[in-house]
Amino acid sequence: MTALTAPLAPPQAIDLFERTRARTDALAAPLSPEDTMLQSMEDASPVKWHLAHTTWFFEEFILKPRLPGYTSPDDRFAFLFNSYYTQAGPRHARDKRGLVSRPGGDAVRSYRAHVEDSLATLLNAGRDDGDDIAALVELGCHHEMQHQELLVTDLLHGLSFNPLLPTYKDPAPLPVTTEVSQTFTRHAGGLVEIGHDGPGFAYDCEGPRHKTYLAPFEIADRTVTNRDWIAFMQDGGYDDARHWLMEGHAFAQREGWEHPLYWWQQDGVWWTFTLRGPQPVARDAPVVHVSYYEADAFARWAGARLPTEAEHETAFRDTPIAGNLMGDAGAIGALRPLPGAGVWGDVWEWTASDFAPYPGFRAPEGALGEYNGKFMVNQRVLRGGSCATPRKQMRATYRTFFYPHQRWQMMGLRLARDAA
Ligand code: AVJ
Ligand code: FE
Repeated sequence: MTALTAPLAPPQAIDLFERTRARTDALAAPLSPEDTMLQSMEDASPVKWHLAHTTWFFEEFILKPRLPGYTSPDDRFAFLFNSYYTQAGPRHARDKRGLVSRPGGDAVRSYRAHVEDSLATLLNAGRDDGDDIAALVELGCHHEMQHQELLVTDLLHGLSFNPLLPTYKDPAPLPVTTEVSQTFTRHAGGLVEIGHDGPGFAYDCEGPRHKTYLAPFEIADRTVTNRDWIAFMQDGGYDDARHWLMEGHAFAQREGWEHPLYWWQQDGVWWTFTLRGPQPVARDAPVVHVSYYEADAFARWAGARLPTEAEHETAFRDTPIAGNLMGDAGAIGALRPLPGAGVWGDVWEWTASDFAPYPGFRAPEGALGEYNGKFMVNQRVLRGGSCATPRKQMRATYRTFFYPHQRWQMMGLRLARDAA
């Protein structure tokens, strides 16, 4: 984070801050107060909580330590809106966030405005520590962008429990397409370098940049599609334990998984619930809402495997960042994967890699050192970003991470193979 980041000039920090805050507001604008309170599971938070937590982050890590005389509109907000930073003090239970009806939406909006005004004062003051503050603001904005992604995916999960299947954004079926071929590109491997080394923002866990050895490999030029996934389902893939890790198969059986999250069948047609409402499954769009367990089983069934994160980064590091990502305020984007996917956007791709520290990684001192480092156990890395990832935070070294059973994020996969 700060240690790896070339400082952003203060005027650019103000611009990034304003754009980021505006995008969050735009995402929340179509929602009713009732919508913003939904919490469907512990992993998912209410929209109102996301609005407040991202605001608390700027308050806790920038305004309180840096703006003399700063006062919070309510000192109890720190307890309500601290997510997991033990060094920032005690916090409310994660699974009870949906039971907090007060402060209401108006109070959270004025909390946002209060913090925005105070931060503008600080950034415009032309202080000696301006570069330092700008770097923290940049981190706060990237943090808020991560929460923009969580906001829409948590909302989708919450809305999916409503039998009326409400629509977040204007519904429209995707065009009918014909099968897209899948080709594999060979890479020689050898000693490669991965990880961030600047310039530009990256999270602490993206460094240090380091060398790693890759055997020759092949990686697919597209992600796995719904058409591919239906073939796996029709071949009895979910039930055939030969394809699965034991833990994954046990989990899938216990949960009764027979298809990706949000799918159902109606008169022989597969439907899925999306941020654009209920929609027929688009055959050639990337499959989305599958767990690591399912992705891993699919890959084995297909005679392939998942790529490692080093393979993914090596294969795509020179591919320019463009694709179906979340846009700026006013043009949020499709918010669902589209046929004809490139590497960036659409769906996050499960990799075979553990979310582990790169050689030489040490989490920074203090509460912000808790941002990523303490999550480095039992999670898997995903690469490539999704239709819910803001374009501004996408880069080839970006690693996100989730537990192998989770599937409510925009998660899919791409195949890889060992090369001769
Ligand atoms: C990287 C997406 C797993 O959801 O906790 C949000 C992002 N970090 N606030 C998460 C994050 C701090 C993080 N993931
Ligand atoms: Fe957070």
